[in-house]
Amino acid sequence: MRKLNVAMIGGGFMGKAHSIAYAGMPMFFWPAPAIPHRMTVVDINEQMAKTAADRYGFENYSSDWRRVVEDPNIDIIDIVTPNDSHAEIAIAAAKAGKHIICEKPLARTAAESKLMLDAVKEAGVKHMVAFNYRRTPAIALAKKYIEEGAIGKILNFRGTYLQDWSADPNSPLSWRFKKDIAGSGALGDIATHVIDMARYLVGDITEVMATTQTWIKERPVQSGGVDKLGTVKASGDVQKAPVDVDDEVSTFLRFETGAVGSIEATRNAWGRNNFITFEIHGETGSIYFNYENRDELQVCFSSDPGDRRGFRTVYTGPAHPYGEALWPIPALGIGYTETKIVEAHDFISSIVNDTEVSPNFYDGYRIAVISDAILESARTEKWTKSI
Ligand code: SOE
Repeated sequence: MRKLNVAMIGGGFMGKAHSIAYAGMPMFFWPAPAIPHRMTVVDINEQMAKTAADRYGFENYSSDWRRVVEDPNIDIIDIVTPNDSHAEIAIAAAKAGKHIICEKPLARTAAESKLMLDAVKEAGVKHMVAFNYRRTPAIALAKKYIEEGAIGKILNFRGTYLQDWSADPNSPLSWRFKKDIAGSGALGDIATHVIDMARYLVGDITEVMATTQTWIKERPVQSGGVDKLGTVKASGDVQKAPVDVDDEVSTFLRFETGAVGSIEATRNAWGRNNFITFEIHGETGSIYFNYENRDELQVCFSSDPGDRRGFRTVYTGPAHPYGEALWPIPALGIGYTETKIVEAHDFISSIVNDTEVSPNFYDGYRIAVISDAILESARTEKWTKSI
């Protein structure tokens, strides 16, 4: 069976998720399109690179991503670093002829994302941006129902992404609160996942009307480079530094199809954890999804008899998208790992079969254009074109 050598740049939280996906992919998808071989892991800190290699099962490690990107033995560059390094690494990898999977958001701005898109197009390599949630079987099932016309023409998409890991003012100033590294706050970090879903399920977004807030204006400076996502709180008299990104974003949307909608995202919503929801209303039915109950898709069809009408639950399983490859019984439990495994499978299939995969750098670029428009609209307090 063909083997593709992977070099992963970055060894943090996302590195863990991608490594599990490479290891697990052939166990779910057999025969696998190719075996992803965990060859090299890179971290600028040599000791952390070594630990990542031991922990995540890579053959070797390095602290020099430039050398690794040039290594002729590597087929795939997997970018799981903070947002400010995505463009530089991806452009170098494309020039070296490597296929690239890059964590989301693609980059800090649309301009940076465009350079990445141009580079992969010019090099003719395969490219994917890791908006993994759309590979949750229930979300792919929503897409199938929509394509089959089960809810008719879509009128409205209402999406949310709510978390609470940064609601405490003592949770540290990670790179996710710094504009020069992250590009934006809740917008780039989590709202972009819902923008991806909205484009996937409804169509492209042509105009936005947004507002953003920064609730907590300064946070304790974080010691060490490790991003603990609020689990480690500062106490006592600590040094603080300003937050220069949005904590919360709300936007109305207009779609190219004529549908309308809204997205809200915040990491300051106490009690909400990975509360990714959407409710879609069509002319002949509705669909509701909540990632906190990710085996379930709630549906209501206007063709149901009047005395039985209401939302009912479909539990995803073998009869549904990716179901045959995953678990044999509905509701056995789909998780974050499964979405990453399906993502790895679809990316590797696109390389082996020379097909396009989505979301790719074009989608990442479009999401960056929409994100820039959201920030512009929040600044000007006006409807702003995003196409
Ligand atoms: C933090 O908000 C975070 O890790 C995001 O960066 C991820 O994209 C999301 O999947 C989980 O939460």
